[in-house]
Amino acid sequence: MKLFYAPGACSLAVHIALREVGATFDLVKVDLARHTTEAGANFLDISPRGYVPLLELADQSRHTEGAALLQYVADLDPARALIGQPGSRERLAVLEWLTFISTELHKGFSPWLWHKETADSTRQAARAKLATRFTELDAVLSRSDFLAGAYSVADAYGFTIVNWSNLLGIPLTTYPHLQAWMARVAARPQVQAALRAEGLLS
Ligand SMILES: N[C@@H](CCC(=O)N[C@@H](CS)C(=O)NCC(=O)O)C(=O)O
Repeated sequence: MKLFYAPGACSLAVHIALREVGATFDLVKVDLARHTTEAGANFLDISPRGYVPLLELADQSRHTEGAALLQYVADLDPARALIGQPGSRERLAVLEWLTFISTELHKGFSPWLWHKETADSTRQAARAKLATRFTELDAVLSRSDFLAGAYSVADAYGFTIVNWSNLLGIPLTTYPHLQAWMARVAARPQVQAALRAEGLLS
C-alpha cells in the first residue's frame, strides 16, 4: 500500500491507523500548494481533486475520503480493535464519530485553513462553530478516555483535526478534557512514530 500524505494534514489520521494495525506501507509526500509529489509527479494526475489522503492498494487501485479509508484500514486488523466488529454497537459509535469529525469538524476548519482568500466574517463564523464543537467534545471526554469508549480510528481522526488548533492559534486551555485527550492520543507510540515520520516531531 502507498499513502499519499501532506505533513500534519488530514492524511495523518490514516497514517496513524496504518501504523496502529501494523500494515506495511510506503509514504509519498505531496506538496498541496504545487500539486506535486516529492518525486515531481503531477498530483492532479493521481488524485483529480488534489486531496490527500489517497491510499493506493496492492492492486494499484486508488481510494480517497479519510473516513472511508480509516474504516478500511481498521478492518485490516482481524480483531478490529480500532473499529469494533461489524454490526456491533461499538462499531456504530466509531462510525458516528468518524462522520461527525468529517462533516462537523474537519470541514469546519478547512475553509480558513486551506483557502487564504476566505473572508474574515466566514473565519469568525467557523471559529464560533468550532468553539461549540469543542465544548461538546470536552463534555464527552469528561466522561470517557476516548470518543467511542475504547481507543479507535475516530480518536486518530479527531486528534489530527483538533491538532490544527495549534496552527491557527486556538487555545485548548478552556477545554481541559479535550486537552487531556489530545495528550493521551499524542502519547501513543504509533502516533509519535507517525508524527516523527511526517517531520512534525524531532
Ligand atoms: N473529503 C476529503 C477532504 C480531504 C481534504 O480536505 N484534504 C486536504 C488536506 S486536510 C487537502 O488535500 N487539501 C488540498 C486542497 O484543498 O487543495 C476527505 O475527507 O478525505
